[in-house]
Amino acid sequence: MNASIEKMFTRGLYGILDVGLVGESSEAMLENLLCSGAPVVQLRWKGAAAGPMLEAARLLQEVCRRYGATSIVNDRADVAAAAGAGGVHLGQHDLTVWAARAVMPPGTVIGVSTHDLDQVEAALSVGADYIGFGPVFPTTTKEVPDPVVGLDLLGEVVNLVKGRVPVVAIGGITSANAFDVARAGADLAAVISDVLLANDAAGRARHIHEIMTARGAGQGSVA
Ligand code: 3NM
Repeated sequence: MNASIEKMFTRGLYGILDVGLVGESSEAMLENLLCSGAPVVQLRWKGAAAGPMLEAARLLQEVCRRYGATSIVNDRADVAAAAGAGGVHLGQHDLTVWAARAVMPPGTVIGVSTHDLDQVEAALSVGADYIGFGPVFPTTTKEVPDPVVGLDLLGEVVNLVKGRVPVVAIGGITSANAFDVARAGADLAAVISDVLLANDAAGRARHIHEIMTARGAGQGSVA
């Protein structure tokens, strides 16, 4: 694995600040996510205009920098680049990795959402720096989710990737199933509703981060 990616994407919680979900409390929620020790936080704001999104991405970048975390902007490479973010996350219908690289400065990270083994192979072949894989469990957060992939397929993806890039599991992950996600070998767990809608979001984020980083949670280390 590329050493700088490995350093940025240490195991743990991949926080997602979904502005559509948390609205005005976004700034406080960002602190909640970062206090957990999450090494990465993504800004997700479906349907936002570029101007407000850029403002939010600049704030994300500034606060992540203070915590030593990597900031990722969902979907929009132009916004990520203009905000000086650490990277961009691309869906299957967003810019290609190649096109995003043309916009993003050297050293920034490009991640790709994948939902089956073919998409994982394709993302690896075009040089994605990490892959998102899901939905591992049913989710109500995404308007039109792809079919649930499950823990077994997640394990297959981990084997296919063979440590070349970090694997970020997503979709329906909660504090109740995060250990299984870690045991399947995912490096990070991306979580939206279970953290953002919790009464104690900071505590929930920390709990999931601790589960993902616990000794014995990683693949092969549990009997
Ligand atoms: N992407 P929650 S699932 C944004 O499968 C997103 O790529 C997915 O939200 C994918 O943690 C998902 O609330 C929603 O289930 C994740």
